[in-house]
Amino acid sequence: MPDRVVTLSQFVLQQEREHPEASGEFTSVLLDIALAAKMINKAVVRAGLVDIVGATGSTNVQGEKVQKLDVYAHETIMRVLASTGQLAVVASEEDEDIVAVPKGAPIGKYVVNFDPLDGSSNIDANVNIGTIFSILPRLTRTGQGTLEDVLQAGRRQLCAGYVLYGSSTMLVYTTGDGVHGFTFEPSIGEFLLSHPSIKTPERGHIYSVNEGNYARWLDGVKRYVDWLKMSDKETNRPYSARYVGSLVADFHRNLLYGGIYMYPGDLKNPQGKLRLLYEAAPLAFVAEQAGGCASDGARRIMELAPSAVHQRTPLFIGSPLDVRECEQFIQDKHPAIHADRRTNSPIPTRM
Ligand code: FDP
Repeated sequence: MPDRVVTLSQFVLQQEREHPEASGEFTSVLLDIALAAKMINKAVVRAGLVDIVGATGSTNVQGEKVQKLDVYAHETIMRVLASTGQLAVVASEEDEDIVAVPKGAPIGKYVVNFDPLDGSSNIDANVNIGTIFSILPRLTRTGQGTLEDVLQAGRRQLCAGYVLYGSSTMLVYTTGDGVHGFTFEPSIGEFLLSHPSIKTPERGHIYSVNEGNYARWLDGVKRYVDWLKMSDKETNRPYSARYVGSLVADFHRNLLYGGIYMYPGDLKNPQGKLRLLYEAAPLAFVAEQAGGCASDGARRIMELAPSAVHQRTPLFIGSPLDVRECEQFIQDKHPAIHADRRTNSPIPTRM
């Protein structure tokens, strides 16, 4: 906990002073995202009142159209970002295609890929949801940004982070100089530094995965999860299962407490469910900057070259020892598999 009150804007300015070599311009994009997050937060905390004032997607008692929250989040971010002159092009979970800067608005140097409201199936149950964002430099030089600008590997990110809307709302980000977390103080409308230089534990004791998909998983993932449930003092097993079903919430908890979040590919969906550009890559940047790892089972997420805006990827992310062990199981290289094969009692898979 810091010993004095520091707002997000003060912190960002201070970082710019300490690193004059960084252009710093994209930090204003970050502050714009924070502004949009405050507006989305206001709508999120009122989401439970929707049934009282009128159902989502229909008309409320004032005769106003009530927007779906994820559409509202998308439009809010677009409205805030489009007018600043920093943006070249945008990709959002809510839009099939890339989104150009509106006609007449100034065009800038940066690309923003975002998921406006992640975990949206949890909205009606009042469970945590989030916004994930990734800021990249454009590749093309002039005019509207293009698909080429959007489809860049995660290692090219200048900044990435997320906002977690919940019992308290937090913004967590990295610009490649550690991971810093800010908690929203609604009475003054500011994000205040609450978690400077977040470091994730080397090993956790939590695993987060939708185990309902077990029967469709490949053997490596099955064996790894079965292994996590066996007792072993040295590796702190058995692990605890925790799965909210909102990526941001599951990732954030594991970032602080340690552990592994997994959304593997399976027999039905070989690439899993999560999107590379605006889910896996930004969280991979955060995870690595906190001392963690992010992998698709074989490769570093930050190295994957996207070929489509809504491309999916398997994701294994969290504490470094956990992610490395998981990779070893997936690649059939973990010593436990071979030790058990020698004794003719391989780690059983349940189906
Ligand atoms: P949602 O569909 O509710 O938007 O990527 C979207 C996501 O949620 C993640 O936030 C979440 O971790 C995952 O999907 C949950 O998927 P399952 O329901 O298949 O577990």
